[in-house]
Amino acid sequence: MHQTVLFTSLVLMMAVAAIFLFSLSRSGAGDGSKKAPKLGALRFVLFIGALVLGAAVSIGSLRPWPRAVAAGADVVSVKVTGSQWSWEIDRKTIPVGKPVTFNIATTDVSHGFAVYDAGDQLLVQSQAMPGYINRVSYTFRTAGKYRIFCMEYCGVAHHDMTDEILVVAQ
Ligand SMILES: [Cu+2]
Repeated sequence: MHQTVLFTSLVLMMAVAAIFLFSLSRSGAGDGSKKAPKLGALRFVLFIGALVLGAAVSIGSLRPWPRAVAAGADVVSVKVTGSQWSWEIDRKTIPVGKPVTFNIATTDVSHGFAVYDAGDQLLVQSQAMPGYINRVSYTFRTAGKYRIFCMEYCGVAHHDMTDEILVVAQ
């Protein structure tokens, strides 16, 4: 299958290159009219304009990196382990206002660890990947119950992979 895809891609790329080279050779043999240089200049301006616009839109729409992983003595470390189909969380009561770092792992397949507030707003999330410990930090500003969901389909009981943590005033 891979060989077929590779061969087809190569043939199509050669066809595109042949069309491109043919067009280039034809544009050099113009009829001598004065329109050709103007069109070339317009094309150049449009090309540069598209490049500048594309770069501006790409850079302007970049989002800042997710929150940095909190470090230090006051950080609350929480170990989270996903397994089909539940979460094991070693600390379910968390102080409000303190940075919390979730250390997220899985014993089987990939899962998606996500924390939602009472208004069903997603606050923080990270993938749980076999062989890795992913870390993500968050500081809870309001006491209350927060719900945990799995964000990645992981089997027939994926929908059951929920849990809760409690954020309490210090
Ligand atoms: Cu899941």
